[in-house]
Amino acid sequence: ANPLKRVANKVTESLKGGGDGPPEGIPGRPAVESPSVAEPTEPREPLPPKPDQSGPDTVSPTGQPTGADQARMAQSGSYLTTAQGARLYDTDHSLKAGPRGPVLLQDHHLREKVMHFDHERIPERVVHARGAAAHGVFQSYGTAASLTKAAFLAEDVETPVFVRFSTVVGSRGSADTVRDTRGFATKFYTSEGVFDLVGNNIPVFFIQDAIKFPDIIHAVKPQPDREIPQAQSAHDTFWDFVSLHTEATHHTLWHISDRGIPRSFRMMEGFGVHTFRLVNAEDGTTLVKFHWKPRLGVHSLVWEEAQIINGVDPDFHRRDLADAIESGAYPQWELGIQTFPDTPDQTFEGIDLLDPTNIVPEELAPVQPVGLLTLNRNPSNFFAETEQVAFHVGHLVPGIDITDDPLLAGRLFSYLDTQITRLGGPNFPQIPINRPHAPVNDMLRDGMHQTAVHRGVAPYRPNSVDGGCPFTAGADTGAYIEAPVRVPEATKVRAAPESFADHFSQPRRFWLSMSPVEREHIIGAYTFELGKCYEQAVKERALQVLANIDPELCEAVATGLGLPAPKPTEPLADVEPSPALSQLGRTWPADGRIVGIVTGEDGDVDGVRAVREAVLNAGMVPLVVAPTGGTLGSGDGALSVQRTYATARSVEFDAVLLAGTPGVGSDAYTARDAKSAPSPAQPGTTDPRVSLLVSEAFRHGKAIGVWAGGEAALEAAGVPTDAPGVIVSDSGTAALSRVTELLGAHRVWERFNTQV
Ligand code: HDE
Repeated sequence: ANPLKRVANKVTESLKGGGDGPPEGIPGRPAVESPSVAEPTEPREPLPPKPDQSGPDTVSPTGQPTGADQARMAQSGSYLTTAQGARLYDTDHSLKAGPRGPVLLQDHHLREKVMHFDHERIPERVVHARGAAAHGVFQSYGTAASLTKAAFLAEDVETPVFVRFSTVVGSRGSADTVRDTRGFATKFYTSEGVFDLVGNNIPVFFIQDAIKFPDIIHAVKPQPDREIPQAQSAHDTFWDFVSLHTEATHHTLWHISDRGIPRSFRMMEGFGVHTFRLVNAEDGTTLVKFHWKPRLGVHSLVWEEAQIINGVDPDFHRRDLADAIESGAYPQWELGIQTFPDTPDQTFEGIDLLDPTNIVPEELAPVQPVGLLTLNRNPSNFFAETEQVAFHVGHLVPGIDITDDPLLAGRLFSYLDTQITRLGGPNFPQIPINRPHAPVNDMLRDGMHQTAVHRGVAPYRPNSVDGGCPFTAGADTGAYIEAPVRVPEATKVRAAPESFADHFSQPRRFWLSMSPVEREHIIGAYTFELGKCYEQAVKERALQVLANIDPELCEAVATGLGLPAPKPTEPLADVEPSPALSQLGRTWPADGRIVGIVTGEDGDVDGVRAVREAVLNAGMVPLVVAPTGGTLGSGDGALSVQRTYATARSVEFDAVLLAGTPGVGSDAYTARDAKSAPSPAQPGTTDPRVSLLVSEAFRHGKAIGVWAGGEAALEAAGVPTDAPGVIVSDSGTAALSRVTELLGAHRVWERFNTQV
């Protein structure tokens, strides 16, 4: 007989006890009711979820029912205490030997307060440091249920989620609307454990192998000598690297396109980038790519707007997300999948599915919706939630597996590893925002910041003292079982497959799929970025890359740089455009858009009131702009002013309405308000701040509606009344209805001159 089993039986016998006194050898211990387990072979009932495994109980300060006021207060108790709970009578003065005397070392309150402050910061994320997040819910349609056994994708399952959006390059305090890739990371708190979909708003990546990640990030981050530029790709080291390393071409082109400057997190697509593998109940596998499709469509800023916002409101995207949620305009995305047969070669229509610089055009593999994400609650505490959330591509649930994409392999290591430095040890899954909502029954113990008080003496397996618990699960009891994929016999090499060598056909497809105005933006962006480089060799090499994408693109950028355009060094790929890649040409809902209603001292208050109501009824946000703060009109009908001529800037608005004679004769303007050094307004002329607002809105392709004399402001801004997207109407509501239609296309694209 097995000697270990004999020992186990003996221990089990002594545990049985029967409740008639302490086990032998432990005198004085009270009797413990022991489970009557004959032999440690049967799993017990699964543990119920512990209350502390649910997400943090946070509520939005606005619009939430009970307890909202309580939640918005930093402290709910009446008396200030030390961290140990002792009440304090003074927290403003150090303990001194007399009011002018030296501070005493015995001041324990001073020491505790300053010590804690000294350690308030943690290291920022090495990439994606700046972000904003929200809570929400994912509602599955069940359309993927035949492909995956993942419980959260079964029909009609609601799963709580936490989503963090981010820029990649900038520091935690950098501006939101820089040109960059955006992170789109979703934590699904499913009944089977946490599933993280850690994606970006660009479906491809700069590199094909994780071992290059430090190189690309070192190249794009501020240069190490002076630590400039912050949150910018427009510098030599970035263009040096991507021009030498041509597998970055596809991602760089997306980054340079309008996708690099989203209008809002709410108006971005998200992509899982890698190909994943779904596993169904019959162990059938399917390769998939994940897509998030925003309900409001995919929209971008224009470059000048993005630059102005970085100064005027560096928190633009963060604010936009929080405001939308607080106002009840909950952002939504459909999760979709492109599916491919799980063939041994892992390709689809000749496209290598393991190469993360490739997309599969939606025309070849349509995106099939599998569920709806709604963000409906702002975090209550940025640090506790947004900063401490830890995503990891290896947080997987049964039914979702990985593939052999070499970029994904490196990520599987990195996301755990980085938290050790960032969150100070291995216990970050215990931080409230990271806690699974599924029961956790692990045998991980101790370590820095351990907050659990684990009971028992047997955090090991096999054991008998805990009745053999915990047992391992099987396929029919919800275990995560890796898909038994065959690995081809091979020789160890440091090398990439042949198919990874095509660096230009996919970028060419992207370029050919763009509308003329999107191409103009791409040309403008390359010209700007390369124009910021100092090294001639870098610019020339970058132009060579462009020549291999498209000679017309190369020619236009070369002209802007004042350099000769090189010829392609390889034949141009013969590829079909993918119309789904263009952001133009469709109509989208206008709700959640911001409409500025600009009026003057003698403004049409009734008209403004009516149009404000109409904007609200259309699900949009009206912001009334007047010469000074306070109200327009008086008495019951008085209207609050949200922005003044001093605080308003065109970039905040998706469309502008001019009511009455905004700014005409306004004497509110003085030199101290100058935004672009115009001369102070003369009586009877338009306030320069209004002219600036109107001319910028016009230049940025925004719809402009005027009524009741608003034409004067158009004239002052040099905007023709018959220009495309300029609506002169009898009433504000009539102007608004045309403006709302125009918002469906996002911008008045006819205003942009195009030559390509
Ligand atoms: Fe990440 N990435 N990444 N990344 N990534 C991180 O993890 C990394 C890559 C992405 O809001 C880090 O917790 C490597 C692709 C997002 O908290 C780090 C490689 C995609 C976020 C890391 C990649 C992403 C990160 C830094 C190359 C899109 C922010 C802090 C193999 C599919 C998550 C952290 C958040 C964050 C490593 C490439 C998306 C260092 C090694 C491809 C959205 O672990």
